[in-house]
Amino acid sequence: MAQHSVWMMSGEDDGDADGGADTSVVVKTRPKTKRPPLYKVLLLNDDYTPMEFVVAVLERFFGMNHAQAFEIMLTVHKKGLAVVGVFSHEIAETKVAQVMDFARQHQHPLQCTMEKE
Ligand code: TYC
Repeated sequence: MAQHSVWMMSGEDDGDADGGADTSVVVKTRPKTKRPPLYKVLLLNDDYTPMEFVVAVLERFFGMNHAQAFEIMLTVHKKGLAVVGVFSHEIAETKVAQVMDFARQHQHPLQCTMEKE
């Protein structure tokens, strides 16, 4: 069958809603990204772990200076627990394991846990 095409005169309406301007719309798709969940690392009080050991833990594993570490240790001592950092799941897990290992090596009952923020 023969092909027929029809050319419009300039200014004619081609029916595409842009009045013959032949504009186009660029549609951007937004890739669905989700931020990974964060986890609080908690230090728990007990009656036996020496205060200076807790201070040393906070300096060694959480990068606190002595004054910060002492303050957080006292918060745990008075309130029963404190958040000592917020991390990705993997980092939080590592911090908890490091603290628990270090406490066990020194035979202190210090407990460290993590929970989803
Ligand atoms: N309560 C302990 C004491 O009086 C000190 C302590 C502080 C222990 C913080 C654990 O996470 C802790 N020796």
